[in-house]
Amino acid sequence: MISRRNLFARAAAGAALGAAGAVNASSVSRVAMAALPEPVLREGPDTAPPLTPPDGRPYHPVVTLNGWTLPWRMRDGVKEFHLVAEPVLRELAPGCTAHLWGYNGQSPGPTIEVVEGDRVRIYVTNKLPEHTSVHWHGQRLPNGMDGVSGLTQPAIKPGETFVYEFVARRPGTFMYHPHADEMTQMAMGMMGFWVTHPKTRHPQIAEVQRDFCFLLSSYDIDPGSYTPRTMTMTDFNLWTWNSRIFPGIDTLNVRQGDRVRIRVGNLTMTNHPIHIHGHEFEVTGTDGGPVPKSARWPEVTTDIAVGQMRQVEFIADEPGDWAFHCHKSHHTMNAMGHQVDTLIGVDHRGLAARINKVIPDYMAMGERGMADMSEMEMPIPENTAPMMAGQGPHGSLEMGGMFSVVKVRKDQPPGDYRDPGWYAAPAGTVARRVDAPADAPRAPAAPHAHPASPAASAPTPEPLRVRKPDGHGHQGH
Ligand SMILES: [Cu+2]
Repeated sequence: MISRRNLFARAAAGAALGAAGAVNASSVSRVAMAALPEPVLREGPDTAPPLTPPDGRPYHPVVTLNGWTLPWRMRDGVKEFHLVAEPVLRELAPGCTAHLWGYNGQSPGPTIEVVEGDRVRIYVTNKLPEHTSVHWHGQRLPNGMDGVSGLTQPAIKPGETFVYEFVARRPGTFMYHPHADEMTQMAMGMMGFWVTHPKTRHPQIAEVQRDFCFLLSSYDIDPGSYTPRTMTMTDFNLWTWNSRIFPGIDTLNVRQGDRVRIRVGNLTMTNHPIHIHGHEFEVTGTDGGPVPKSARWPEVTTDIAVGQMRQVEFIADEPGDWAFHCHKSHHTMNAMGHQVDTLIGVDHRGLAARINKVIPDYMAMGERGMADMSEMEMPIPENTAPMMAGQGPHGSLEMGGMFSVVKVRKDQPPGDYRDPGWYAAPAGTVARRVDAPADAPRAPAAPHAHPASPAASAPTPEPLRVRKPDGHGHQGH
C-alpha cells in the first residue's frame, strides 16, 4: 500500500534524480480510478528542489524558500490539485516549533505553479475544527470561484471537500488564503503561494535563471508555548518568511551573472521594507501583473504593504554573501518583550551582585546596548529561539526574524540551489582593525556658517512651555 508519505518520497526521489520531476498521481494505480487526486503531504521545513513539470506546458519552476511545490494530476487536460486544510506542526527554527494550521502538512501550504491558459481544478478538504474557504488572491476567475465564504460560496464545513475550477488567465505572482474567519486562520498560518508562468515569451516578463518565492507572516507565540495568540493585532513577536525565522531561513544561492527574481507576498498586519545589499533591484511585477518596463526604477528597498505582492529582479553580478532582510529593525529579532526600559548609560555596578543574592541567575543587561544578548549564554525557555542569533564566519550576526543571505558565487553550477558555504573574500577586501589610539585628539571645531538667508533673520521662537492639568480636572491652556 502506498502511504501519502511514500508517494511524496517517490516524488522527491524523482526530482532528485532529475527524472520526471515528480510522480504524477495518476501513475499510482490505487488512486488512478479515484475521483479525487490523492493529497500529497510533506514533513520538514527544508527548501525542496524546484519541481520540474512532468507534463503540461513547460516552464522554469520557482524555488519556494523553506517550502515546496504541490504535484498535480493531469486528467482530461485539466491540472488537478488537492489541498488539505489541517493543523500542522511547523518548525520555525531549530528548537522552536509551532502548532499552526496550514495545508498538506505544512504552513505555509505548498506553492501551486501553473501556466497561463491552464485549466485548473483544486479540491480542498477541510480537516480543521472549523469551517474554511480558499480565496485565490489576484486571479481573474468566475465570481463563484473567488472563495469568499458567505458571499460567493457556502463555507467548507469540517470534513467536507469542495472543488474550485478556473482557467489561469494571466501570468503573475499570486497567493491563496482562507476567506473565512480570516483573522484566526491567517494568524494560525494558513496561506500559500501561487505562480502562473507565461505560456510564451512575454514582452514584460524576462527569462530568469533563479526564481524564488516566499510569504511574509507573523506570529505571537510566548517563549515556552506553542500556539499563536490569534487575538494579537500588531504586537507580534515572531516575524517570518514562509513560517521560518532566522537562522532557520535558508539562504538564496545563485550563480554570478544570473538574473534573479524574488517574489514576496505580505499576509502580516504591517508593512515590510524588503532590502538587499550590494545590488539594485527593480519591481518587475505585482499581484496585478507585470509592471511595464517604462514604469520601473532601480532601488535597494521596496516596501510591501499588507495584502500586497512584489516581484523584484536583479543581475547578481557581485560575488559575496549579501544580507537580504526586512529593514524594520524589530523584524530582524526573535521573541522579545517590548516593555523593557532603555538602560543605555545606566550604571549597574553593584546592583547585579545584590540581586544575585535573591535571584542567582539574574544578569544585568542593556547598559552598553543590546549586543551582549547575542553573545551571552543565558538559559532560554524551552521552545523558543534566541532574540538575535545566527553565526557567520566573523561571529554572531545578531539577527533573527526576517533575515537571510543572497550567496552569489562564480562557481555555483547553473540550476544548482545548494548552499555553497560562506564567501571566501579575496585578501585585502575585508574591513579590518587599524592601530589607532582610542583618545586621539580631535580636530578643532569648524567655524559656524552665517548664511545671509531670510531664515537667518527670522524671529527666535518662544521656548516651548508645557502646562499640566491644574489638578481640578481642567486642562491648562
Ligand atoms: Cu518587516
